[in-house]
Amino acid sequence: YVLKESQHSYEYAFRLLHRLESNSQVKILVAEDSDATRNFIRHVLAPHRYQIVDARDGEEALRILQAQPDIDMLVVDHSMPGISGFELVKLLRQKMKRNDLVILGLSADTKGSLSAMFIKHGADDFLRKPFCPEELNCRVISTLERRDMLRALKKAAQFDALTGLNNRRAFSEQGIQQFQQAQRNGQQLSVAMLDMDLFKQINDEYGHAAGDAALIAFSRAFAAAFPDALLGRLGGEEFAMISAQPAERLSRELDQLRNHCRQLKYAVGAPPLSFSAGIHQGVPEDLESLLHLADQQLYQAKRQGRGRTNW
Ligand code: GH3
Ligand code: MG
Ligand code: MG
Ligand code: MG
Ligand code: MG
Repeated sequence: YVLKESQHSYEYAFRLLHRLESNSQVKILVAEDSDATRNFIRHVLAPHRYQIVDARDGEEALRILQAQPDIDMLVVDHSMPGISGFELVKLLRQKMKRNDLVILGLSADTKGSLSAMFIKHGADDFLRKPFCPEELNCRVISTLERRDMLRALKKAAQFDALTGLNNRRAFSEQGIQQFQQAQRNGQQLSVAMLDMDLFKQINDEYGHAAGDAALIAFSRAFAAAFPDALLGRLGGEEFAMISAQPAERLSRELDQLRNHCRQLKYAVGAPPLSFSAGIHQGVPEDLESLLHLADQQLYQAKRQGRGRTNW
């Protein structure tokens, strides 16, 4: 089948094979009022092993999308009874981003303006009916590939590659949002800054790989200990947290985390991991100034001998 489909391109054959491995996880909703077209699409996509779901009009498509949030792609006809395909795309794009739902518009319209309308309102691609099987397949595959690239890009931009925690930028962006919300509600927030103790020694004596393993082990423990807080790796061996919990409670929980960290095994013979922390609680003015105040507490914790939390 792959050979037949990809007779024009070896590169396409590889892309097809690569997708076939994961296509059984891909759910495609086909919103189309014509039984013949719906069945044709199902028949064309079947060898690719996608899961296909049918809708006969826009309202049904909306209901299905609501009930099945794991749908990856919508193939949508324009002229349907009730809500048109084009209106449906407009509506959906208000809440579903391109990396959540990929949309492929269909129409028998020959004027050419519908394809532009579909794309302007958020469809990822368009096919004019009648289309041949190969054309549908290529477009489905290329839009899914684009979605996967977009997801990978978003992930790389948000998360720190070593630890998987939010990177500095993502931490700041989400932190600023939390602050604005807390300000509106007159709530207090706590900000904590953490810095590993004598970390340079670990690198110097046990190697950089041991240091990396320590940062990974610590981050996992940090995330497990504070599932409801916003966490981030600000850089190097420095981490931060924003939480709605009072400083006193955070301080206790950070001490528990420190005790746990002492038991973590990250390299043969390496010393127990420890960190110092500073917390500042207050009605937020802005994120930067609270981070700075927490950093001053951290500095005190270091001066007082490390391995402690100051607030
Ligand atoms: P202090 O208790 O005063 O914080 O001492 P320290 O040694 O932890 O502080 P210092 O700032 O002198 O050293 C931090 C070290 O962290 C230096 C750097 O090599 C190491 N480091 C930063 N990022 C990474 C990383 O991604 N991997 C590894 N292995 N080490 C890192
Ligand atoms: Mg129709
Ligand atoms: Mg440091
Ligand atoms: Mg330092
Ligand atoms: Mg340090």
